[in-house]
Amino acid sequence: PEVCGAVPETHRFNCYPEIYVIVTRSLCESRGCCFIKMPLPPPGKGGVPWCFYPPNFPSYSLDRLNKTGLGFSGELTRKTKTYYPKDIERLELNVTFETNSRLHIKITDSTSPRYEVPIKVPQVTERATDPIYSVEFSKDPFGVIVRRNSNGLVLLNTTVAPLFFTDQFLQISTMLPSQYLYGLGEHQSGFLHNFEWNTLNFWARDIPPMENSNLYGVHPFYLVMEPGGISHGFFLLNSNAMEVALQPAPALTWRTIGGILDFYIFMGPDPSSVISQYLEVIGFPMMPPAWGLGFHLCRWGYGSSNATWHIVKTMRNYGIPQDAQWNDIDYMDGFRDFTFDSKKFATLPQLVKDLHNYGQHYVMILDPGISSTQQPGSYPPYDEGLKRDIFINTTDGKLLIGEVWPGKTAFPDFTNPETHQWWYESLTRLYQQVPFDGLWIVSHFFGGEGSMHSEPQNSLKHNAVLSGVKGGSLRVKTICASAKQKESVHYNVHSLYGLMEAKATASALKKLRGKRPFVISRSTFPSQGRYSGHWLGDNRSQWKDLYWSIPGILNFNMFGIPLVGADICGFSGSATEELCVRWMQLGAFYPFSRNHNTQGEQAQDPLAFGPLARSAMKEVLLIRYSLLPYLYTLFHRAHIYGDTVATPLFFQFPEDITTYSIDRQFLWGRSLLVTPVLEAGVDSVIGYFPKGVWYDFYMTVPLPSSHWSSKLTLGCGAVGTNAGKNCILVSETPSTTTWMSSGNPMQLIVALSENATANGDLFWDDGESLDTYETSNYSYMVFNVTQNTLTSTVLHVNVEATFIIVDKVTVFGVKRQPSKVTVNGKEASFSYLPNQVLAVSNLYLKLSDGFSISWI
Ligand SMILES: *[C@@H]1O[C@H](CO)[C@@H](O)[C@H](O)[C@H]1NC(C)=O
Ligand SMILES: *[C@@H]1O[C@H](CO)[C@@H](O)[C@H](O)[C@H]1NC(C)=O
Ligand SMILES: *[C@@H]1O[C@H](CO)[C@@H](O)[C@H](O)[C@H]1NC(C)=O
Ligand SMILES: *[C@@H]1O[C@H](CO)[C@@H](O)[C@H](O)[C@H]1NC(C)=O
Ligand SMILES: *[C@@H]1O[C@H](CO)[C@@H](O)[C@H](O)[C@H]1NC(C)=O
Ligand SMILES: *[C@@H]1O[C@H](CO)[C@@H](O)[C@H](O)[C@H]1NC(C)=O
Ligand SMILES: CC(=O)N[C@H]1CO[C@H](CO)[C@@H](O)[C@@H]1O
Repeated sequence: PEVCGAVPETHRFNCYPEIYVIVTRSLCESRGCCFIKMPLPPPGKGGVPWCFYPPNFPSYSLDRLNKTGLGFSGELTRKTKTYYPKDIERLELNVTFETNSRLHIKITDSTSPRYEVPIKVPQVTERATDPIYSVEFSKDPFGVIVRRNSNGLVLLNTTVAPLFFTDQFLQISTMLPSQYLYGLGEHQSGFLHNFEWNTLNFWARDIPPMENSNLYGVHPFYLVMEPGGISHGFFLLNSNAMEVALQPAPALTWRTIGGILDFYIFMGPDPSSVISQYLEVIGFPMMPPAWGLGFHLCRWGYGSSNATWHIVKTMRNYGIPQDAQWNDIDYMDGFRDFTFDSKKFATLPQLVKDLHNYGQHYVMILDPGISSTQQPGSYPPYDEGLKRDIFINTTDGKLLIGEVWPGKTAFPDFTNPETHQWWYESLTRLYQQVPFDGLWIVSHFFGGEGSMHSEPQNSLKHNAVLSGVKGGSLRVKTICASAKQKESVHYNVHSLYGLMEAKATASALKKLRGKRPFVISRSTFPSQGRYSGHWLGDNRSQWKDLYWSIPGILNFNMFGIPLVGADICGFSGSATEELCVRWMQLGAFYPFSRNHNTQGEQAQDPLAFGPLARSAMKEVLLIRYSLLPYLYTLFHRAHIYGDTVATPLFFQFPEDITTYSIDRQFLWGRSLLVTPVLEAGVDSVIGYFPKGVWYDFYMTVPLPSSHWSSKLTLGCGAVGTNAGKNCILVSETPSTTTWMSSGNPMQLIVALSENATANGDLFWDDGESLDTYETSNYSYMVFNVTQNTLTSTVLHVNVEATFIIVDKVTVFGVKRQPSKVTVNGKEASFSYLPNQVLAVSNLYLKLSDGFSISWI
């Protein structure tokens, strides 16, 4: 009727989200909703919902609201049942003013406990003293409104659509202050999300990345740029299958099929602060070992340890940097975990020893499926696992058997602490033969549909379709949702599998090696950055995948997993020489840099093509290696402050709206801008350079011989509060491993801001010991330029820094040729290059002593 027609199209909230149903007037009206038929959208696209909530659709009312020591508590009740089963009629609301920039809201069943995600979040005991936000409530229908105090902007308004809280369908909607929304992973999409009735699904899935599908990881977090260059973030702490519907109002709807509504809002106000506030809740990322930041080489199908070894030796012969050699599942004996093929990979132990002799490292793959078909007594991981009850059970409490690479398999239940001990012991047996340094894990690779047991026809299933998890129901390529795990039914913990497995793996590596663990996982969940990095999955050797990798790495930096990269040159398909060179030139700037290929395709390692390609790849890797002190410091900052390593341009230029959609360029930290070539047949690239000063990095280092190079610029001239921040980079003379490079002389690269200022820092330690920051076994210096003087101030020092000298300082943006340069008060020779570059070379400054350099 009239109320229906009065709802603007953009504000129609879908009352019939089931994807496999064509909604009719009678179906819609049976739900008490408005029905207005609209033109069908183009195939694969969403359109205005035909069935939507009228303004007076029954929701909860706020019956009681009390001020508490931390914020508010209240009770919500629903008097009218919804059209889904098992409404929870009384809900408890808790609103906590956790910090001045972080608000926490939790809505749950007030009478019986429900499943909650078992990750550790901060417990506050005092209310924030001076919050930069305020909260109001709408009583009937219930809604929460959150405002930013400085300008009154409404960041959250949940009164726009009814709240649902049934046993297996929870829904909450909000208006958004803009369509500049980022995050919501893991999906293959451009950097910015499409608001034209776009639905994104969340349910960890083993599937090669494709558009419009839920992928390996689940990250229910978004960041929004508000008008005026400020931003906020939102995190829904829930691990059930869910979806987010975006519509042009702009508005957003969360739908989840279990758990509770537990969410955090982060007020920034700048985007970098939003991320560090988010990471304060889920945990800051681990500090990776230095070697993890070197170049990694892998492929599926080397076929033997000798063939693998041959590659390593040839890489060395050509002087191409390489820190780690990897093997995929072909090293295993019958694809069984914790084994290696005693014929084809007979020399694996020697290969690993040889890598170690050269300061290189070895990483191997592990699957979660444990073969269940070996003779009893011949495969301890299974026998032991059975004995210790660490496998996942079926609904009726029997051992659950699925199928993966080795055939029939049981699956370890990583929600059980006992499983972590069993995983460690199983790894120990392998480690005694093959002393690997790192592990990469894939989760949820379960061949076929569900487990070998049929899924019971119970209510767990019905909402799977409702949630519209794409590509089929919840059971595609995984075990059935009703399977039993120690923590809870698989239905609740499915998307946590990768997180728990990563946690067990990192802990095992720590015990085995006594050093920082190196784990790369395909499946991820919030807080996983504490244990592992991530690779972006089974992409293809195509130009468009080269581009997709940039939004991918930027998203994972926002998700708190900065150690991330895509398979360089593409996993499936064969890369052409040109594509592979371009990909190496981009991949040399992935925080995690690994070239990886599938079996049966042409080789794509740096040795696979002609001499020109080989030298182009070597040159760009040497640039990466020269910048390792800077990269390492960025990881330290991520670990301590929650900074991003690969940073979107708009983080540094939030006032410049043009940067909001840039996903073909990115920064390392705040100042080094990478502008890669992403297209075939060109030898130049057009980038966007926001207002400020930009310096060509190649002005002082030799330009790579071929014109095949990513453009590198130092953008330290950002205007406003970011000016000059982190604009002093430390580089080192590169060798072919991070270990060999680590004692080499260092150089300071200074990029002056418009006001001739700059600052930066360096974190340095032995690169692999555990908790060096936490145990104060590190060196840390800060660098400053003001009034034509560069100062190095040593704030902390350990033995490492005493071996290292600084042999060169380059200053970009010195406007006039100086008449004199002094180093620690003594006159020194210098050169002044065209383009305003001052270089002071042949220095012999101890890194562990402070120093100053002035020019007049
Ligand atoms: C919140 O949304 C409701 C429904 O659209 C609207 O009537 C109300 O004005 C909004 N409140 C604020 C503070 O924006
Ligand atoms: C691998 O190399 C070793 C030593 O060079 C050699 O003895 C062995 O036969 C080789 N193995 C295979 C399977 O080719
Ligand atoms: C699986 O079943 C076994 C045998 O009944 C039992 O001991 C074990 O605790 C069960 N494990 C889970 C995760 O339910
Ligand atoms: C740089 O100088 C300009 C003009 O002198 C001034 O407006 C601006 O605030 C300065 N920026 C910083 C970061 O000092
Ligand atoms: C500190 O680290 C150095 C290597 O950087 C190591 O040799 C030394 O034992 C460590 N000291 C402590 C107290 O852990
Ligand atoms: C760096 O320079 C800034 C601005 O002059 C100053 O506030 C700061 O204290 C300096 N830091 C160090 C470590 O010298
Ligand atoms: C087609 C395809 O599989 N593309 C994926 C390759 O990897 C990138 C990240 O590098 C994904 O975002 C793509 O979806």
